[in-house]
This record gives sequence, structure tokens and C-alpha cells, in this order.
Amino acid sequence: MKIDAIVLRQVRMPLVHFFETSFSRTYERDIILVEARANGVSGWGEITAGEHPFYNEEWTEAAWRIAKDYAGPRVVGRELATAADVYPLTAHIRGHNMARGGIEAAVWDLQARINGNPLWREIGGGARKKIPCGVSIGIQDSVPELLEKIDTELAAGYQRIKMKIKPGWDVEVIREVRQQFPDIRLMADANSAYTLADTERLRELDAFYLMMIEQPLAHDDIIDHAALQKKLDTAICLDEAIRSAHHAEQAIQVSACRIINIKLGRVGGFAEAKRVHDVCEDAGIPVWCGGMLESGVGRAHNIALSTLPNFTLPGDVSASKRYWKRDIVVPPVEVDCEGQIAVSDEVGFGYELDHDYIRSITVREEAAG
Ligand code: OSB
Ligand code: MG
Repeated sequence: MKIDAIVLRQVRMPLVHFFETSFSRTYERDIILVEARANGVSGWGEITAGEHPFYNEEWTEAAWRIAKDYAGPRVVGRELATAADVYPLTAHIRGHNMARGGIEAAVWDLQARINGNPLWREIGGGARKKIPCGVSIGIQDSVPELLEKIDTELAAGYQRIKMKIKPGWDVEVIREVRQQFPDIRLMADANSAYTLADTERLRELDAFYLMMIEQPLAHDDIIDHAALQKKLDTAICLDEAIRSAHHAEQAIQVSACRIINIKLGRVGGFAEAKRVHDVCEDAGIPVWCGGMLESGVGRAHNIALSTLPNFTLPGDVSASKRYWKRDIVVPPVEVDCEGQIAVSDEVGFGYELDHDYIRSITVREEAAG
């Protein structure tokens, strides 16, 4: 497969409800879509960087420049044996895994379409026909609003609730959630809002038998998480800190976590995501698929990824309508009343692109390379 062109499009999409984490509140997404062309066929990917460099160092503007001026040019015009070649071809670039991973994912979708396969088969998935779904609920303006949101998502069938926490929105809030919902599968995500100095506060969370606490300490830390895990009954799940299979090996070696959240972009695409998956599987560490408020394109890629065997826990991949009044794929991603997404058998990522709508919300378009 010789990559003839890579085209970047930035689309602006308002969220149906703001999403607040310990690091910021988002009302509107600026998403970079990647179209990779070969043999007269197009494959599509999504760069999952946020609008600001607050989750990690990546953000829309930087990702655009990296994809257009560095990662794209290393792939355009190349004869690739497989989409797995993209990761080593762009490895000269330090970091910027989301920018690199959006291109890599587009090439996997392209390869799937050229071979007439659904994406999940192309990446070696297919362990399940339906993927189990949870939801990630942001910090709300009040506890009653949070309780109502949880109620709505449980009624829709979602299998577990993740709530965002930060200092000032943690123990007392989770206590109220547990009083109202004593039996649900519940977890908390701190997005690096704490330090080891908060150990006693984090130990109070043990009383609420959470499934896990996600990335409580620094975004790039493994060692302090190992120290914290020793003091907690609650399992630690690492998100931000795991950017490669090597990081997963190190975290497992020092017992920094018992669970890992895999995000396609954060680790630089499908090839590395599979390696992280395999490292965890060999060590008996379950994984689940994280989300980055993706459009239907990134969401469909997450669904394919979630069909690998060790994705045994419900992920943050949920229905399009929780994010968008209108998604850019047709049909939108839907979740059944048991909190599952049926995996599409269609060729490629499994949904149709709504090209007219994409055109109408595109704020920037440029070829890479
Ligand atoms: O830490 O998992 C995270 C959203 C943006 C940045 C980081 C995170 C999240 C989420 C939302 O939790 C997951 C989703 O619903 O897409
Ligand atoms: Mg997280």
C-alpha cells in the first residue's frame, strides 16, 4: 500500500453538556480528522488531542503542526507493508503520540478497507461481538445534579459509573453517591489532581469499595503510584502515565497499578495499543478502553480496539448522543439497554461518514507532507 495523500480536517463540534475534569471544563471540541489515501481508497482516523495542553502536552494546534509537518511527511509517498509500519516511521518524533496515532489509525482503517475487512478483524480483534460500556461523568455544579446524571445513565443501562474527582469534590461527594447507589459498579478518576501528601484523604475512599481510582498522582509518575498502591485497598488504574508498552511493563514491575486504561491516541495508535494490551494480558492485568470525547470516527476505532481479548472491563466508550446533537457518522454509535455496543461487521471502522455534515463544520483543511 503506497500512501498517496494524507488530508487533515479540523471540525468544531459543541458538546450537548459541558465536560469538567480536575484540569478544565470543555464546552466545544476542536477535533482533527485524518484521511489517508491509497489505491483510490480512503481510510479515516481521529487525533484525540484536547483543545489545551492540560490532559497531556498535546493540543489541537500542536497536533495539527506535528501531523502536517512531521508525522504526515514521514508516511506520504511511502510503500507500507502494513499499517504497523507507521509507528516506527514516526518514532523519530518525541512524544505527540496522539498526532502520530491519528495518522496510524487512519492507515489501519485504510488497510482494512483495501482488504475488505472490518477494522476489528484487521487489528486482530474479534474476541467479542458486543462491548461492555460505562460512562464518565464530569464534575457537576452540585451534588444533586451529579446524582441525577448517574440515575439517568443507569436507567439507560450503562454497566459502570466513573465520576471525576478533585480536591474539594471527592470523599464527601462519593459518600453521597454511595448512599444513594450502594450496589453500583463505581470508580473515580482524578486526572493527576493529588500528590502523596494526600495519601490519608485517598485512603478514606477505601470505605466506598470503588472498582478502581484512576491516575490520582502526577501525569508522568509511576513510582509514587507504587507507593500509594501499597497503602490503598482500592485498585489504582493508570491512564496518563502509560504512553507505551514499556511504561506498562515498568508500572507492572513495581506494582504501581492493578488495572490499565488504554487510549489509542495516548499510546500512538493500534500497534502500540496492542503491545500494551499484550503486556497487561501476560501479567494478568485487565484493561479497558478510555475515551477522549471523540467524534464517531474515534469512537468507532475505540470499539474495534475493545474487541481485543483482555478488554474485560467496561470502558468509557458510550453512545454518540451523550456528546453530540448530531455525530459525523451514520448511524450514530448506539448503546443497548444492557449497556453494550454491537460491533459492526461492515468494512473499515464500521460506520458511514456524513460527508456533507463534516464539510459544514470544517474550520480548516490541509494536506500533510
Ligand atoms: O481521563 O479519561 C480521562 C475526557 C477527556 C480527557 C481525559 C479523560 C476524559 C474522560 C471522558 O474521562 C471519557 C469519554 O467519555 O470520552
Ligand atoms: Mg482518565
